[in-house]
Amino acid sequence: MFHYRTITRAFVVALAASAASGALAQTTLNFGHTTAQGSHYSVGVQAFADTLSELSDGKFEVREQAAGALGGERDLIEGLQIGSVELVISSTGPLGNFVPETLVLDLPFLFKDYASARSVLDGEIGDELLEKINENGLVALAWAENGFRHVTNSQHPIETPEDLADLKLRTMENAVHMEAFTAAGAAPTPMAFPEVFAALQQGVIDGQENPIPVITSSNMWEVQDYLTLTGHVYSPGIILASPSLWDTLSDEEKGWFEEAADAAVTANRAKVEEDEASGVDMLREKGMEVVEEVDTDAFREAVRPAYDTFIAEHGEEMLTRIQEAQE
Ligand code: EAX
Repeated sequence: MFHYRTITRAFVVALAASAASGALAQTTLNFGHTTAQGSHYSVGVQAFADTLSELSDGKFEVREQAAGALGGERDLIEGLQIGSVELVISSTGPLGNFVPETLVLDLPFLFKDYASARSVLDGEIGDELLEKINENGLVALAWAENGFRHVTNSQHPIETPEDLADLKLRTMENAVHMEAFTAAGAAPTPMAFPEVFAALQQGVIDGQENPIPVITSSNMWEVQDYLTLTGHVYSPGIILASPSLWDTLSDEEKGWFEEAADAAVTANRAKVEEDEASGVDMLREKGMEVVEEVDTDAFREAVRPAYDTFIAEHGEEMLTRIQEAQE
């Protein structure tokens, strides 16, 4: 009798343990990006993680891989394709190499301001471009935000495009951006973001360009003395998932991921706004000299050849639609 009860008890304990481990069965998903922990992307990843964990009752947990831990943005997109990373938030920098239709978004001075960029990306045009990404072997969950880009450098204040002439300027690995800076007279050096800080520190390059949330979160003041508020191009963010993850999900689960992506975008854009409001003052306090009065028309004129090249290669239709959507 005693023996029997002992066995039963052991059996019940074993059953309870296996039920508990069943409830805890988790899938951990790596979410990669190139900016620092705490950045505008990072708060998006955290909001995504919280929302997904809650909706899935802990089934899906997200592990943030910040600061290029899994490589630059091109590596991350390739990682999605081969299934070595499940989720990514990236600029559109390298995306045009995978989905040429998205290159239009990288044209300088295309978007008037944050409100028009967001309304185009959240509307019909943005949806169409997400669809193009989905047709090219990736899963696009939502447009997020990187921000309007500004130029920093270690040599001298930049007030006009002529001041770019002697600078080795890092650009993203993006044909439209390189074309624009070539036209403006700089010597563009394409490079993945995780290499930029060290390259600036070692003097391999003199300058770079990025939105305020990236400049502040990457301690750029330590290696750059001058910031010019050129706002020369709006840089969208994009939240992507790997097809190999997506194909395993039920429709209900896909809905959770989409909801999590919406929460990420809300948190990400709120952080961009916060950084825009306080970042320039902060950078000045850190010792950067800031040129706020910029001859925008001169910069617009200087990069115009990038439009001709773009139109020759990709046509004018989407470009015109984006311009008209902002009228
Ligand atoms: O997406 O490569 C870049 O300059 C990007 O703006 C940055 O990594 C955030």
